[in-house]
Amino acid sequence: MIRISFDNSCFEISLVNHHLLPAPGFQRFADTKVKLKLVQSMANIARLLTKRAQDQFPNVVYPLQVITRLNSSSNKSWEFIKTEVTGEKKNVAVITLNRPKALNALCNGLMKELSTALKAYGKDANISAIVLTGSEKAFAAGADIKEMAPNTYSQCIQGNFLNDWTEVARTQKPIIAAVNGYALGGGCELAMMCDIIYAGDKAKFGQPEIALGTIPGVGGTQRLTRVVGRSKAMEMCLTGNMINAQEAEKVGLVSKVIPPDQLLVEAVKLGEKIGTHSNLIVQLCKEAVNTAFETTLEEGLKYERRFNHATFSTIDCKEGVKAFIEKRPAKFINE
Ligand code: CO8
Repeated sequence: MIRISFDNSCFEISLVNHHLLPAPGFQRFADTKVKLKLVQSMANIARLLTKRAQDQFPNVVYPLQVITRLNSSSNKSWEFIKTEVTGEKKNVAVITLNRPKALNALCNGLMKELSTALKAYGKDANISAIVLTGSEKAFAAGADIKEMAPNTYSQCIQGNFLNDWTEVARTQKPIIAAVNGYALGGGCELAMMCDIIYAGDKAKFGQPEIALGTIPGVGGTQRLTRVVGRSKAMEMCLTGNMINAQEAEKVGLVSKVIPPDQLLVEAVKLGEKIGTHSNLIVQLCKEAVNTAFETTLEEGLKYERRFNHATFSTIDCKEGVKAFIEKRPAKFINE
């Protein structure tokens, strides 16, 4: 392990698997361009050092891989979230919304941090699934009402208000929402941007925007309607009434209701189970399922068929079939 210090930041390079890990302080560089430049410089240094190491240890043949692995111990500067990598194979990332005094109200700062973490985990080849959770009292009680109070129509239009919220829905890796407590307004919409929702048995879902004189802005009238049907979505959006976890399961909004203290454990287990498969094929499968929400049945079936055909060109499909025939676990390489 080599440690490099640079401008108050410290990076660690592992010569075994050639990972370049940012150590505490990395996130202090608020300007993304500065961060990128820094990472590139560090990557160049890492390559040089790796070359030297390879001369000394010729058996080390893996190519250099640069990752930004974020976790709460190596990254102390998140203000509104916590991150950690967990699971037996360290392949499940957990992002915890951490703004307890405001019941995890989704302010701009929180959404920016969430996007940054999701992008980093999205690029990290070691991560198979991401779990998004909150506190026992609130997954998220909605957009930050106090922050958005001064919004004007022209500012919303010109600043493309809420456009930055959709990183969750753009993430290619599977995301599991583990919802305890309130998931209201933007909080319910955030959960619905995830691929699977597990709920603690005290969870409450709702779209109360109507009581504030506004309407949902990131999927409350669209994703909710597609999931629970028109009548239920209409009732929730027009009254602002909440539904509990059991009802949410009944209408198909959540896939499982779990005792609150077991929720995260079960969500991580689910991520680990997904992580036993080929990340590549999981990604295709996620895209195929999501296509069902975006197109006609005929188009969706065509899409699915083509993806199915494409899997036959992968090494992982050959390996999966071979492993079945040979009665052994498959060893997927995501190729
Ligand atoms: N925004 C900002 N602060 C919040 C929010 C929020 N969404 N929710 C709770 N808080 C704050 C409270 O103000 C309070 O702070 P303080 O102690 O400083 O007064 C603290 O969190 C604790 O809240 P409560 O004391 O209210 O806790 P209770 O246990 O009594 O009640 C509830 C919990 C029922 C969840 C209650 O807090 C509540 O009703 N919250 C608001 C829920 C809501 O309406 N959410 C939807 C927001 S709008 C939205 O998400 C999308 C809008 C997008 C369109 C915008 C178009 C302009």
